[in-house]
Amino acid sequence: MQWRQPSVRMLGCHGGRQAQRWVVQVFKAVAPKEMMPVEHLRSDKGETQVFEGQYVLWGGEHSLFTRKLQAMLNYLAVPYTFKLKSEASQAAVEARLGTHFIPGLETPEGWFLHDTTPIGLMLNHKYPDRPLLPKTPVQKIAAHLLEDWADEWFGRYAINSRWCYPDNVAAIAEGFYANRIGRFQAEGLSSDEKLAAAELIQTIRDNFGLRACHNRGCGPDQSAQVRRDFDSLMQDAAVHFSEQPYLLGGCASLGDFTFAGLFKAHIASDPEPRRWIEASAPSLLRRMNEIFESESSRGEYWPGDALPKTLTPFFHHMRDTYHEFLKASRLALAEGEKWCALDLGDGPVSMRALKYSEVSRRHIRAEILALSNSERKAVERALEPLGVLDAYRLPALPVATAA
Ligand SMILES: N[C@@H](CCC(=O)N[C@@H](CS)C(=O)NCC(=O)O)C(=O)O
Repeated sequence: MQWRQPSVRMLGCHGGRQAQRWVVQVFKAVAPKEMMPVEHLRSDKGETQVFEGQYVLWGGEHSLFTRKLQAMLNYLAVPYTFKLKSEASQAAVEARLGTHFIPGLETPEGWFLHDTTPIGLMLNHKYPDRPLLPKTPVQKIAAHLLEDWADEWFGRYAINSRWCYPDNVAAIAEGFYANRIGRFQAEGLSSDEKLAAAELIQTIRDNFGLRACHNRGCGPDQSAQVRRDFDSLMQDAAVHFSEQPYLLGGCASLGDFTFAGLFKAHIASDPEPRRWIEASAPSLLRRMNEIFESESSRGEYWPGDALPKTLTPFFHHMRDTYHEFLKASRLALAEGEKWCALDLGDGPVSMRALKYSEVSRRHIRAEILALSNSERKAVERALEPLGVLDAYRLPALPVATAA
């Protein structure tokens, strides 16, 4: 018997925390019944309803990017299960993902994806009624800039406050150990496990945490600079989020989830950065948790493709910090250097040049180049005076293989 795949057209989505239902129409489908799962079948009008199924979020409770992706899934109100990448699941998850980085997303289709930025782009296409990015040119490019900056710069606050303060290291030991043995932190540990946790965290600090801080130029010698930078940025963030629900108005964009992920995984849960935020911008604790838990309410981005004025300090911040890194890292990679240096106010700081930053920089550059002339003019009018396009205008240089 001849049969062909049904054409699938998404006709509607029902929000809420219920399983998502896609109403699917089968056009001239002639598949024999036994070849289709029973729940795909509906008798009348040739229409079927399918349950989309569950996503699986693979990651860790204390991981900024895991929590960023979780905030996205919450916002989209798609059904998902959070599974820990533990000692037991690690080999299988990494084999499917092709990376040791977390998070991973296993989709209902059985795909294993990593990197929250392209995952966000994919989800944005998949659920067009709950956008994760604006469609208008100025806000779209601004959203990419905000996400790129937050993803790559906020890690400095996260890892410095986590690994450079001995009391903080001791306080996170049990949570890390619990996740490693496949347990959520709230499930608790036995007294023997607590002892093992206290030992293990020192090893993680020495073999991973402090090395990561060194690579990002945010080790103990930079703690004062990191703290000043954090305090001042969070005061600006508190002003912005007291006026706007999200970065770009009444609808979230990708960078909002990085903010929420930073808070969920680090600022609200680790004692050291929690002290920082309580002293500098305590109102953000509640707001960021609300964003972490929020579902799309089908709100609108700020009208007229404009940018809220309270974002200006963020643009100035990215111009003076992350964009300087982007430029220095690009040159270092082209020269085959592993390190680059930038001055954040206290003299030159060495940072590892990052191939990934060049990949995301080129992606945003391509987005800008793909705009029509009139769209590009609008983007330049809004973003040029803020000085945030220069780093993305630079052409790609061939990356020397030694880097
Ligand atoms: N660009 C990636 C970054 C992922 C990432 O850096 N994840 C951290 C945890 S929050 C990680 O796996 N770190 C392990 C390592 O650096 O070796 C994303 O957006 O998913």
